[in-house]
Amino acid sequence: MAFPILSAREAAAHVRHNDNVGLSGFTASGSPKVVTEAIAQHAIKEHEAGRPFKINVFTGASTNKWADGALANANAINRRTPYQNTPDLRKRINSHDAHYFDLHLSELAQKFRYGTFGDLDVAIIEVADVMDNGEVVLGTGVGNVPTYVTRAKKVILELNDKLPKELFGLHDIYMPMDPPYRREIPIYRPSDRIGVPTVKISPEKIVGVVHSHSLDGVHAFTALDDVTLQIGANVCSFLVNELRAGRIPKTFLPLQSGVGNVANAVLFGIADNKEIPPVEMYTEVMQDAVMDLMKMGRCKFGSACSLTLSDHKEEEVLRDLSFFRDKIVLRPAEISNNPEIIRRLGIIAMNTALEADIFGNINSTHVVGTKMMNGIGGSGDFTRNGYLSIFSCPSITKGGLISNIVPMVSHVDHTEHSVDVLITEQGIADLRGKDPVQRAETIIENCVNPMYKELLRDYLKLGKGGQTPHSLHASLAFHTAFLDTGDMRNVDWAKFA
Ligand code: 0RQ
Repeated sequence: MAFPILSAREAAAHVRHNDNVGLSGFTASGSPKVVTEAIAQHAIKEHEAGRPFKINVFTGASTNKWADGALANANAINRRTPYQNTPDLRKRINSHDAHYFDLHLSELAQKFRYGTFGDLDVAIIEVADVMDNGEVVLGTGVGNVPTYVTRAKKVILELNDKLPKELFGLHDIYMPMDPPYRREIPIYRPSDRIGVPTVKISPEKIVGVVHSHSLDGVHAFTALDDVTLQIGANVCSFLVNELRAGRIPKTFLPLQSGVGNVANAVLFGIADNKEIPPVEMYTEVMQDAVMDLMKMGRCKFGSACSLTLSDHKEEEVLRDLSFFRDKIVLRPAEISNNPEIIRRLGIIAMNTALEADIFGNINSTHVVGTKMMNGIGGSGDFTRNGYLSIFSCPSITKGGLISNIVPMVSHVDHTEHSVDVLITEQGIADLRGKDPVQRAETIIENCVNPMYKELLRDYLKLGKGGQTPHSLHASLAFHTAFLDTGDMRNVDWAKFA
């Protein structure tokens, strides 16, 4: 080994207060597992000694308990972007201990190269293998590594012995030229490879290698409940109908699906429906269900930025790489989520909303308009550019105290222009080609829970005209009723009549 072996603590000593730090990975997959925890421990000691210690953390997407979790717990994060999902960091963001700015995942790497956020002081990169010339084989998530290692002054490698060297060949590392020299990115099918299998790091930047020994630590998904299964079934029946009507080609189109149980339910629905031919994925995250579909012959190929697998499934896949090798490619986030490619390939985008409004706008990020949940992630990259953009959510949350369909969303992530179809367990609202009132009627009749239908019909009558007949006084009354009484059903339209 041409590089010094360091303990996590020795490596962490390279990171100073106020440093810009770039982390490998995309979701928990491929994120650092030991050095970030050592930085957090150092931060705690500095804080106890009365000295400030915070770093600016740039990632691919969410990370894990050893990175975001430990650093947030130690209150060691100053600036943070893009997506995140650990409870400790969420608390820090909502109390402004951590300054989080939300960004489309496809955009971060290029913004770094454009100089928007300055250079990185340190990049911490998980690898499966490192060669003496500084070439590395990445782990299960690529994220923004190719850009981070070129913009970092120092690179710390975490060599994870759980990752077999046979991961070589799974990655396709490609960095586009920047404007005004950018050309088309030559991906015409999900399986096209356009780059190289390794990331080349200038050896003089590599300050050392730290050994790590953990899988990604992703929990297995909980069993699917009836609501989730029904949403999945509704999405499948919509897709089959589009296929029958000839609006989706017979060969089908590549799928993007968000994270979580609904995404799993949709994929299992697709697996069961033999009218849908074996599918391809062009997505950012592949979860356990995609691996199962590959084994069943129902998914032919998957292009993604990460394999976000539960530990059990990750072990299974890493043991069986000879089966998966020709069915998977892992790409940098700016390629997996690239708007140009998403539009060219005709991706069917399927994402989850926290809430939708009756006119088709979507809130994916802010609980009751104020509290950051996770971030926009890649949902905007795919939604805005997909062949078809589907959003789904349950019709109610917390036993009906919250209607996920409201008069006006309390925060907008995806506007009505980008949302083709809204689906809940109640049914399907096809919004294409409809004006705002027609969209509202379709959503109320097809997607709203029966306990909220009459309330939303009455809301529509409050408006005094205009193309989008909101009553501006009443438009957030569901939310204020919830804040005041804990139940959106306590809204009183008479106050606004
Ligand atoms: O709260 O945890 O207290 O029970 O919000 O809700 O139903 O578990 O949602 O896990 O499917 O995540 C949009 C957040 C959905 C996710 C979002 C409460 C609810 C619960 C979570 P509790 P669920 P899910 C691919 C693409 C943006 C990024 C994206 C997300 C908690 O899908 O982050 O799409 N998407 N990326 O009770 C108040 C409402 C609520 C509500 C739910 N209307 N009001 N609270 N909750 N609806 C991924 C990547 O980019 C990597």
